[in-house]
Amino acid sequence: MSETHPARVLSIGKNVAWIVLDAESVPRLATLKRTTGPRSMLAPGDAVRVRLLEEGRVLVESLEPRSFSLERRTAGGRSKTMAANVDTLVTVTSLANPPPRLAILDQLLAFAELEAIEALLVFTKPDLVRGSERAELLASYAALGYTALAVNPKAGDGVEALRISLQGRKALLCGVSGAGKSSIFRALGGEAVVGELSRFGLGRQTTTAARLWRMPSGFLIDSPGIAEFGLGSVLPRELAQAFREMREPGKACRFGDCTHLREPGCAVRAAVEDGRIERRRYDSYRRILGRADDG
Ligand SMILES: Nc1nc2c(ncn2[C@@H]2O[C@H](COP(=O)(O)OP(=O)(O)OP(=O)(O)O)[C@@H](O)[C@H]2O)c(=O)[nH]1
Ligand SMILES: [Mg+2]
Ligand SMILES: [Zn+2]
Repeated sequence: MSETHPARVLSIGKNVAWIVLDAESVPRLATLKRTTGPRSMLAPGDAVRVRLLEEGRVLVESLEPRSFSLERRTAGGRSKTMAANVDTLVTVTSLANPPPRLAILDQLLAFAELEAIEALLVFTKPDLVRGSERAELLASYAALGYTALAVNPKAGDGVEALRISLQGRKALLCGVSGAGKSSIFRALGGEAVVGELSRFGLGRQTTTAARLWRMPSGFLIDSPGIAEFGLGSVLPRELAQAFREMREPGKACRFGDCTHLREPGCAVRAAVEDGRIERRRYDSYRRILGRADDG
């Protein structure tokens, strides 16, 4: 029996996976061992052990435990792993065309908080809005302690700042379709490396399968656009912790188990009233709890 080698999964195709050996830089196409389970079980970012067979064939032998995985509900109602072992969620939000979907951004940020991974905010298409509009939005998230960057991947603005922020990170680009994820992936240099991994790419703009680019340090995953993002069921108390600006005010609510929805003596709602918490963010909190129409 030949020995096995550590490798990283780049992209998943039909019954095959593109992988790169830790000790190499050129991707190889690998077949999946039946016992590793169905191909839907592997995801970009997975650490695997592979066996090198004769005639350059590669076999994925086993899957290493994941430190993190992002699941997504498929059209058929099944759950599919989108990405594995990520430590940073890069939210990509276009300032225009399509207009910013801030409710989805807030969901992604809450998700990152709940999963205890870092979030990095990228706002694309700064060239399509007034400077003041862009500055206001970035400032509102920077005030919460998030790193927020304006990036124009077409013109190259902000790309170097993003590259520096991504150093050593295992990052996933996440956002609605058309936000500019693939443009960023390309501007950073990913496309040149993994472009050939796309089996459906010709003539199509929209990304249909996630793919990973191993950067000089860390990695970056480009993923298909999300239409909706569900956090699943989450308790108000947990969610309130995931909204950074609610943590401090929340300590002063009259009831220790305050949901900040309708209770009297709620210090979070008081903070919304006097402008210490942005109403838009509070609305995102209620929407996630399915209570957007309340009170
Ligand atoms: N004007 C302008 N256009 C941009 C900018 N960033 C991206 N675009 C354009 O926006 C369009 C969509 O960009 P993509 O990178 O394909 O978006 P995506 O997020 O990968 O979309 P999906 O793969 O469908 O999820 C492309 O036509 C890009 O050229 C920007 O900063 N300014
Ligand atoms: Mg794309
Ligand atoms: Zn409260």
